[in-house]
Amino acid sequence: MKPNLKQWKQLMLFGICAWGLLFLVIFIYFADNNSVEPVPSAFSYIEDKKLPPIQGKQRVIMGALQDPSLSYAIDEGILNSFKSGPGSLKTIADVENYFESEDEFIMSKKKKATVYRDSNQSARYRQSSHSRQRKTRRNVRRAKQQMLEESDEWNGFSSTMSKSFLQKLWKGNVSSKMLTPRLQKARREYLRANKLGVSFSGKQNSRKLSAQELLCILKKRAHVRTLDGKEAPFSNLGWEKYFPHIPLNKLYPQGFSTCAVVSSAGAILNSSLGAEIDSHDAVLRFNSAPTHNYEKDVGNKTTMRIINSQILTNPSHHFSDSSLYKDVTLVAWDPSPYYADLHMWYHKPDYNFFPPYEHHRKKNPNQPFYILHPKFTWELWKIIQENSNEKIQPNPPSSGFIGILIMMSLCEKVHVYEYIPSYRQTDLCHYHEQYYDAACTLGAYHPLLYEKMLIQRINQGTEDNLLRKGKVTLPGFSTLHCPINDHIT
Ligand code: NCC
Repeated sequence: MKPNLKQWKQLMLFGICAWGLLFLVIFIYFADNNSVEPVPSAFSYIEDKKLPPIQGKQRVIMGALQDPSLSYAIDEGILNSFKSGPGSLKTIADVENYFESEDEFIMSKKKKATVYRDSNQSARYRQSSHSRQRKTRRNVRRAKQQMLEESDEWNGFSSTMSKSFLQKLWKGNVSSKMLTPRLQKARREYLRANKLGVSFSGKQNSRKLSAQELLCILKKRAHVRTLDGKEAPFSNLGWEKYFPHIPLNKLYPQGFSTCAVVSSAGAILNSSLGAEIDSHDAVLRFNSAPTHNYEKDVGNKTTMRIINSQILTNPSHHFSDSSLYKDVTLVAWDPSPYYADLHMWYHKPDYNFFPPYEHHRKKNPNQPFYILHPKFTWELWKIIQENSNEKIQPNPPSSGFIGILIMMSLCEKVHVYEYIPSYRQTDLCHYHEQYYDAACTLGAYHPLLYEKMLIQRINQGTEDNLLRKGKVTLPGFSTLHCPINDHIT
């Protein structure tokens, strides 16, 4: 009898341990997953990790390649489903209410199937603890979201961005919690790494500023500044002769009446915006974005090109001989340390673009070719941070945001295309490349989400233009009437 009891006890103890272990394994699995979407190449977005990137050294999250065959045809019916068509948006609003304050994120079609399987399999283990029950409820809601997105109203564009997220973006009402777990993780990792030594001493504005207040802050503080060779180390190196003698803000003494800023987003494909873009007095494009073969959608006029330091240093861009970089005004930039110490930056730029810049200037002394002063880019970053209610990535804003601000200081009216995505939103990163990653639109390295929300807040165009054309209308600084001593609290 006695040994039997002991055996029973041992057996029970063993059983409890086994269940405990099983519970722990399951808990870790689901806690770590925190999502339906597995994190592809979980560490690939941090350069410090020294893992082989997909396209060389990169500044954005890569991975999550999607099947290009998921691309979609745009038709009026789909567009109308974004508008207040009977029934459809009401249903969506209902579901949105239901989702209120939940971690809302969006799944690629392929991943969605996994969610179902995942939630069914795990249901067996989810009875005892509260947190597990919450998880079950969340999966049910996700399943509903899935059904919603697969319904007629949402045809599952080639995008991991849900319709409701897009609608919130148009209203400037999104937060990082609504991003996919992968992008959330990237943001957290960049915040943790803080590679450029950002220490933000300003404060976030205690209230949401009006569009006019924001515009006046931008006008007051976003003074375009380029290197002029008068500061060390450039003065000691005799670089004054390389920098253009006329500063960028005086290059066009008459300014421009209307300007177009053309984002490189894949969503501009099939937009037929080319003629409209070309009708502007000046057109700004970015990096290696071509016009040839894409004229119908992006036009063919280019007045200025903002290029990041990768363009000058990565041989694949053929910077010295490509026609993309000829006969236009060039403005180059590179992420510097936060305090914009020019010595440190010159000796350790993100990409060493100084030698190719010097080479190009010697060969093409008459082409207006500027290097942005890092103080300008960091000032823009501060304005974004001050007006965001979350910590933004401690990295400079994207070329897009920088370019918009440059054009606002040169033009009376600025139209920005597909920076804030239209209903054509897709994960296709660029209109000229078969590469899919939502990070290109919503940001991993760059604080793109917050930049876009700021631009949305100062948009003076109609919502219809935003959702149909991805078009934002902004006033030039010269047209703004701002109080001289505005004090924002
Ligand atoms: O992708 P990129 O930007 O050249 O795009 C130019 C600007 O268009 C806006 N954009 C682009 C794609 C998209 N889906 N949505 C968008 O809103 C952004 O405002 C973007 O700034 C850059 O900002 O310089 C960036 O450059 C690329 C890359 O270096 C160049 O294309 C050259 O290859 C960066 N990609 C990588 O580093 C891999 C990107 O992070 C930012």
